[in-house]
Amino acid sequence: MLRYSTAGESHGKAMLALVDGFPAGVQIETDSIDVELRRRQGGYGRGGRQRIETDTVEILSGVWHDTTLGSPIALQVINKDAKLERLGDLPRPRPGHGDLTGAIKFLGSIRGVLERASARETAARVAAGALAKQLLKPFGITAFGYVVELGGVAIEPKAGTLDQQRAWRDSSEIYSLNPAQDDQIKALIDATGKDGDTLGGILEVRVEGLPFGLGTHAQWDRKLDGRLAQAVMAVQAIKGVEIGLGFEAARRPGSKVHDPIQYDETQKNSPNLGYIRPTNNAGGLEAGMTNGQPLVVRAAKKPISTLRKALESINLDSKQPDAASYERSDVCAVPAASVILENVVAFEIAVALVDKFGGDSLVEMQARWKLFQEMASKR
Ligand code: EPS
Repeated sequence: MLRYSTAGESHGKAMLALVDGFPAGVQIETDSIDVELRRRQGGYGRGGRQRIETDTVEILSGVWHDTTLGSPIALQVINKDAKLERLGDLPRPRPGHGDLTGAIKFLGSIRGVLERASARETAARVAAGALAKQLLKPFGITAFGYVVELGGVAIEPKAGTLDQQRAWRDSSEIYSLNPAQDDQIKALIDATGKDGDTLGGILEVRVEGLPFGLGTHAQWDRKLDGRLAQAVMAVQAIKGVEIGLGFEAARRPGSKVHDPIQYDETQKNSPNLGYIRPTNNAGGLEAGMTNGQPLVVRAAKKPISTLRKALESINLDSKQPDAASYERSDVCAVPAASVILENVVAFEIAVALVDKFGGDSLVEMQARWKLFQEMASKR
């Protein structure tokens, strides 16, 4: 079973990910992980912290001569702004952060909770996801994340090939597929920041090249849609997850929701085995299993809860009303969240791939994938 967990406080020594059950024989490029870490630090609307950090990964175990061994892989991202021992507590909890709930739950400080609740932790999740992408790559599976809405402004999608869309996204400071809208959205972020406020948005991830049959209908906790929802919902500040049409499916009759099934002989050697769908409202998943179509996951991110124009709160010591504490933060981390989403989704896909094709070594997985494609094409 492939899985990971993370450790680390925002201003502690480092962020860590421990990846267990990663197959042997996968070529690892640390540069590709660093590219994702850099992208996560970027996007318009980030605060001062990102000028301090230059996140890079160090692989501490599980890799020999740039190739995975099948043993646990420990990943480390050093915090340059490591100052936890010098930081004091916060007296007035910020609405929306874990401050009040955590301090009461653990009968302790706000600092002790906020340091771990901080979205800095997503550096470790991105490192683990970017590692998982290197397992997906030999199978031709790609995960691609972008911003579709920010601060209530919908971003008009531009149709194009995956390569074109990647180029648009990488030239956009908002990480959207339509850089022509960047100026409008940057102006909104600037005005919001000047006002001491913050902004949220909606992100989308598309995974292409998936075979049939990742996940299963047979048990609730192995349904891939459920696993994706858990992974995505567990990202800091995510308040909603949709697959395919999502909530919109509830508003339409069945004939306008379900994707007709067609067969195109010329595509029989591709992962979809020739089964094509004129629409993809299911977002690539039916009954918790991949159906050979691109997977489409969307998530709603709430605005950051650290507001310069602080909201009403109370002083935990005096219980008197007072404005919430303010610490340096971002105005908008929606672009960064699209990178996080892309990588946490990639990790879950890798888990499902290992579940279906075995997790000891890449070569065995590839042989089993090929055999499955041959058997399935005769079905
Ligand atoms: C965060 C507060 C800010 C963000 C941080 C998340 O950190 P700091 O208090 O050090 O300025 O920048 O995000 C990151 C450090 C990061 O790398 O994403 C919070 O309270 O959640």
